[in-house]
Formats: sequence, structure tokens, C-alpha cells
Amino acid sequence: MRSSLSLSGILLGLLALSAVGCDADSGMDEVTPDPNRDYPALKTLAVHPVGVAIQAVHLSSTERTTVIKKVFNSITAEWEMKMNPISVGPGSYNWSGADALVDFAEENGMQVHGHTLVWHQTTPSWMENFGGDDEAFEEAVKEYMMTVIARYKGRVVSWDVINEAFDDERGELRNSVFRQRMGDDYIARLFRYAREADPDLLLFYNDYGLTWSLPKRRAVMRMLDDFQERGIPIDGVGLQMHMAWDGPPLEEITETIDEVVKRGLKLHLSELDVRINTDGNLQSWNEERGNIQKERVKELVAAFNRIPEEQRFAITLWGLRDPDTWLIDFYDRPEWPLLFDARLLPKPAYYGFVEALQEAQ
Ligand code: 9MR
Repeated sequence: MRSSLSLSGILLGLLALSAVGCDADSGMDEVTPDPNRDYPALKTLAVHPVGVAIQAVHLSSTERTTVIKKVFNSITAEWEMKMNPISVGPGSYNWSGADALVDFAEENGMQVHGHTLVWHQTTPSWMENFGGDDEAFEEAVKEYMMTVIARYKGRVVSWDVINEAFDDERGELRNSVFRQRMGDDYIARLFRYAREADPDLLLFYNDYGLTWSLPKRRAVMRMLDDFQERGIPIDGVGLQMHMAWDGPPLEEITETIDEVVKRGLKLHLSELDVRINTDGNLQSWNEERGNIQKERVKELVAAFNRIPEEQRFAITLWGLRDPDTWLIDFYDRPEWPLLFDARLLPKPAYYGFVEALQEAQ
């Protein structure tokens, strides 16, 4: 009796040790208890696509791709379909990351939203310091757009033609090299070029802060009205939705959504994440804030599901797991803004998304 007790004691001890060793060895980045465990997949509950921003490097992890394939039916490249990774010199292109992502989507029956043809923050240096005259500059931009759109024709359903063209304070056009070289009407010409490259492509304007910056919201709405009056092609608006547990208020969000919807355009909630560590006081995951995060996701998804179905383009999460988020580097503090935790398990916010979709049915 004594000896059998001590034997089971030793066995239990060994088991406990190996469990601790397992956690310690594999680290937060690698552990995946069971990516197939039973939780409802967003894509099967939603009538609209549900997307996630990923990087080509993520495709080498089966744990990740299992979750991505199970939950989502749309992807956006987090950075590899922007100008600076693709356009390595005049007329010279690097397609490696973008091709890998588009191939992955195609193999798994997911749609790809292209992000983004033009963005002042990802202009390659050869274009920023372009030596030729303004006409040659515009030709180079057009050639870039035509080439990228043509490469993914029929495989990328939509593109953000331009990202973040207006400033926050006064809603003025940012003084990017595109504006300097092409003039104040440059955005309209970018949209025309995109339509010329592929008449079937859905064309989006994408930006952040239209909820909380009234000047920016007004400027974008003025641009949409102007485009519609002049017949400049545009199909939708991407509201990025980098949100926080404490703002912006739902009314500001629904007002902005309504402004897009009443213009008959498609709506993409294009870069959703919800910060909980805005004050920087959290050093670890916090259940209370996490539950508020859940409610914020839920109310947003519910608001999206109230608009006419043909205008619901997609909701896209800006990253898969909390540790992947751009916000940690950006604010240089811990953050947990996404739907999956480090171990790829769905968080309360995931269930907020699920509940909103179930209630919308
Ligand atoms: O999250 C993206 C980060 O990985 C990239 O380094 C960065 C530059 O390409 O872009 C980040 O994504 C931005 C998006 O493209 C546009 N809206 C703001 C996002 C966060 O900066």
C-alpha cells in the first residue's frame, strides 16, 4: 500500500512536471491545444464575408492556417500587397509575398481584398524621390496600378485604391507626393485608372477616424458626393475600425455607417481591432475589460448587420492572435485587441461576434 501510493505520487509528480515543462518549452507563440476544438465558425454564421489580415510568413504554421481556414472566408494582406514591398524599382516588381497570400486564398476558396494600391506611408523611395516630370510620375503610378491589378485580375475581388488621403484635424488632403505631383484631383484619376485596368473590380476608399474626426468624415463624404456627381467610379468605403473599449461611442459609428449607406455604397469594416489597454495600466489580460471588448465587438457587428445585405461587403479583423497586433509596437505596451489569444483560442470578443451574427439571423 505504502509503495503503491508513493509510486502513484511519483507518477503524478512526473505528469505535473511534464505539463509545466510543456508550457515553459513551447512558449505562448507555439502552443495550440486543439485548433479544431468545437466553436462556431464566423464564416458559417455570417451572410457577408468575414476576413482577417495576415502575412505570408503565417502560412507556414499549420496551427494558424487551420484556424484561418475554419473561421474566415476572406483575407487581406497586412503589408505585402502595398506599394513598397511590391514596387522595388521603376518597372520592377517583387510578387513573392502577395502571390503566396493570393495562392493560399484561392486554394482554400477564400476571397482576397487588395490593400492598398496607394498609401502615402508606403510609397517606395524611388517614387517619393522621382526624378522625372509630373507627367512621367503619373505614368509611373498608373503603370504600377495597371500591372498589379492585371496580375490578380479575377483573383482579387476588390482593392483599396487609396488609403488615408485626408488628415485628422481639418480633413484636408494630405500633402503626399501623389498630391504634389498629380494635383488636387489625383484621387479621382486613381479611381479611373483602377476601373480602366479591370471593369469588374470593386473599388474602395479606405480610412480611419471617420467616426471621431468630423472634418475628416465631411471631407470624405464631400469626395464621395463629388465622385457620384461626376461619374467617377467607386464601389465602397472601408472604415478601418481601430477601436477601443472606451470609444468611439456607438452613435458616432452608426452615424458614419449611415452616411456611407445612404450613398448606396458598399461598406467594409476593414481593420477591426479593439484596444483594452488605452491607459497603459494593464500588464496582463483583464477579464473585465475583455468583457467590455466583447460587447463592443457585438454592438459593431450588430450595427453592420442592420444595413441592407447588398451593402455589407465584409468585416475584416486586423490580425489573428493578440500577440500579432501592430498595436503592441505602435504604442510600445501590452495589448489584447483581437479575437484569438496567444494560444489561438477564441476570446470573449469572438463570442461577441458570434452572438451578434446569431441574433441577426
Ligand atoms: O499592421 C500593418 C503593419 O504590419 C505594417 O508594418 C504597416 C505598414 O505597412 O501597416 C500596418 O497596417 C496599417 C494599414 O495598412 C492601414 N491602416 C493602419 C494600419 C496600422 O498601421
